[in-house]
Amino acid sequence: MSLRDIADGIRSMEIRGAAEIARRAAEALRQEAMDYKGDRPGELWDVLQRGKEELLASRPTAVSLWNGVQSVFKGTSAQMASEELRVMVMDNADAFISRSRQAVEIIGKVGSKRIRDGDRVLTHCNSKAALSVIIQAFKDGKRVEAYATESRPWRQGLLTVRDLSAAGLRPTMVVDSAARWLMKDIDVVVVGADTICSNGAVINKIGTSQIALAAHEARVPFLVAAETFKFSPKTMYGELVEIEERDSSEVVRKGEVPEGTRILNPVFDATPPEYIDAIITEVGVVPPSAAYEIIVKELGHEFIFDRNEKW
Ligand code: RI2
Repeated sequence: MSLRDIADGIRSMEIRGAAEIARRAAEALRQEAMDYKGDRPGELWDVLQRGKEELLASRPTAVSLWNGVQSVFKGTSAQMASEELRVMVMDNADAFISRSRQAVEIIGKVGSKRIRDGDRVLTHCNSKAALSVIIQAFKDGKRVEAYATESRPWRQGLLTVRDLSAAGLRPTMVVDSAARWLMKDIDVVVVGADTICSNGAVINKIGTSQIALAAHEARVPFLVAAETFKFSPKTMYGELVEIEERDSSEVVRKGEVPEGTRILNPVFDATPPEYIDAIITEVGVVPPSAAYEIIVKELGHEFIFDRNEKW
């Protein structure tokens, strides 16, 4: 697949999932570097920068995409000889892809310990990190009853019940609006994340925050499973997370509603840190208040401000 095809696939959600879009973007840049045949100074750099912009423009919310692309460029510069740049970009991309896969496995092993024998676990959307926790707990011999929300409008819940069934579980699916009704029968909620802000707020699939609210009310632990590259250095610089809004055709078909009806289709929402009991990462289980530390330690963003500069 060309870089353009991958960017298009991410935009159309043929390629989806916060970690997967990051890996595929890294793969696209790797391919671009590998296919480069010229040796004009600066040319490969320009090609890669254009590719990077195109990939970053494909979906705005998940910071995993941004972090993934940044890590591909780690240690590179416009002045590098093309061969050196090519090798570095390819190595960085390989390292990111394998580290990100490993992270999902570690999250499963760490998170599994938070699931007890007989737990009824609710998840939302289709997060490979959250599923890794649920499936690992099941593999560890615990009796796990898994519940999945449908996750309108894309119905990623169908993917989730398929993933759970393939792992040997017998999942139950409910419509999104049943979340509060269901909470009386749930012992723990585990969801994924697209972005975690420096204050510990979690941006995830639309509907996550109302599930968190219902869990909070019912005193059901609410866990987030997320690789460290889902934490956002950009929010440390004060940037707000852009919540993607997609086309209304994903929600209603033509002619289903009267002419002039406004259909909103926000894709993500923000769950405040107060509603989150723990975030399960590949470097351990942390409270949402540790988000700043994760960004500094794991993503290396400690020197964000020039202290001599006037603000
Ligand atoms: P993993 C998805 O976004 C969901 O919001 C899911 O919770 C999140 O990415 C994380 O998924 P979308 O691409 O990286 O379906 O854990 O919009 O697989």
